[in-house]
Amino acid sequence: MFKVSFVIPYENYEKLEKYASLMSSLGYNGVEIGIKDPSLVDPKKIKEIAYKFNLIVPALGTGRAFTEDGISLSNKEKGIRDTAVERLISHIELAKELSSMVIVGLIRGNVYDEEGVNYVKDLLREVCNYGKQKDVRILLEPINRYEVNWLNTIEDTYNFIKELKLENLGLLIDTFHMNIEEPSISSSIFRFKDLIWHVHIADSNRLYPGAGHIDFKDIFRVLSSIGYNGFISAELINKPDIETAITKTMKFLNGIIF
Ligand code: LER
Ligand code: MN
Repeated sequence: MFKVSFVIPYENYEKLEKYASLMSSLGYNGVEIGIKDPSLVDPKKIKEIAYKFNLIVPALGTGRAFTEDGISLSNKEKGIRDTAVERLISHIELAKELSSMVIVGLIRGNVYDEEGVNYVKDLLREVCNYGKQKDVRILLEPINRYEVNWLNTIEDTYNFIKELKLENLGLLIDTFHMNIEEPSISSSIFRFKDLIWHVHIADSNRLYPGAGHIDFKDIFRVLSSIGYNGFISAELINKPDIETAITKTMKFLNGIIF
């Protein structure tokens, strides 16, 4: 069966500990962490919190470097591309400590020409090779067209990964994006199953599952049928508040998958 985690946008150790404690009491198996700049956190401290509550850290999110600091792998300015690589390298260092995967979602940035695509290809090769030396896997996430202008579908992202031929680069699929971009969510999961290493869930309105109209039963059925045994990680707009989102997510999942 699947393991369940919840994405916490990291603010400080105290809040992380508070949410980890709630998650552990509800039966979560993992805590995924979105960190703007991992060089500012102490890996030992994060590890200590995760261990204390018996939670795995399946993946680290990197998108805040793009949304909050405008940093991306495709940026026209070399200095900004270098900073994006530095951020990803420090995520890999933290991921090595926590046995996590590192997500490349929005940090790839928008592309407007072939040059932009080539920057991302070259820098992803560099980042994945670094990850390989550290035994860390990298996840490329198809993201809907309203947030980034390329690699919106699973098919495009799958083909991009196959073209790069990097053995530690796989897919992170996200139900919120799939609901916007995929012709059929279940057919796409089935077609591209060999590279699906991680799953984000959110309902059609990006709130906790059950708050919108995505057919999660159908999605879990197809994930089961392909033998997916990784994490189902809720990445939400945490409204009305994060504690409610954490609680409602587990309540919904308990009702349909356990
Ligand atoms: C990141 O995992 C994601 O799904 C984006 O929508 C960033 O918010
Ligand atoms: Mn996501």
